[in-house]
Amino acid sequence: MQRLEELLSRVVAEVKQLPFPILLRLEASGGGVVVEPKTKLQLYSYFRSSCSQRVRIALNLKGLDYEYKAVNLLKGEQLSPEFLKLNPVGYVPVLVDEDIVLSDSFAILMYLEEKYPQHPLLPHDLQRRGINYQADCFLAPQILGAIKLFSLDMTQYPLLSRLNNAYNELPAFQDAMPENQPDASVEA
Ligand SMILES: N[C@@H](CCC(=O)N[C@@H](CS)C(=O)NCC(=O)O)C(=O)O
Repeated sequence: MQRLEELLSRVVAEVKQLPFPILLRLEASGGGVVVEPKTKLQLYSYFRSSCSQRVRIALNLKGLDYEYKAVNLLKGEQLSPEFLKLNPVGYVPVLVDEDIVLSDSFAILMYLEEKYPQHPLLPHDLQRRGINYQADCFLAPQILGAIKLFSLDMTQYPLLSRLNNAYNELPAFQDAMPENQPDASVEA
């Protein structure tokens, strides 16, 4: 728990250094070229996986519809021969876009940003872009984990609490929540 608190304090310090509130960037984003997938995207995901959640948030923010392919980590489905063909490391998330298969959440976010430029996740300015690489899509699932899994007292972290409240109001974040996934009912 102490390690988690240290980590959160470091996150607060980093968030404070952002040149502008990260949520403003989300609200300001939009417009530009819209690229639609040729065939429906597929996301292999587990509802409780924070790595999967950050990709779900990004897909929602970009307005990209996708087929949810549930992989039950507790049942070991990530080690099935079929899944290991997609990701030999046996981890979710995996994104399938036609013949492209990506199996790391950061790589997936960068891919989505370039392939589907609508509703940019990152600002154009390179300095701001660098600082914002680890922003909303990553922060939201980590805060949620701290609250739900570790029952952390968030009153110590007013900035993260404000961000968390703001995330919770956005449909892209709500729709990506663990409890709103098709596989959540199995063991929620
Ligand atoms: N670097 C990877 C890490 C993915 C990862 O750790 N996935 C976890 C769930 S959050 C997983 O699939 N674990 C499977 C297991 O522990 O067997 C990413 O960010 O996508």
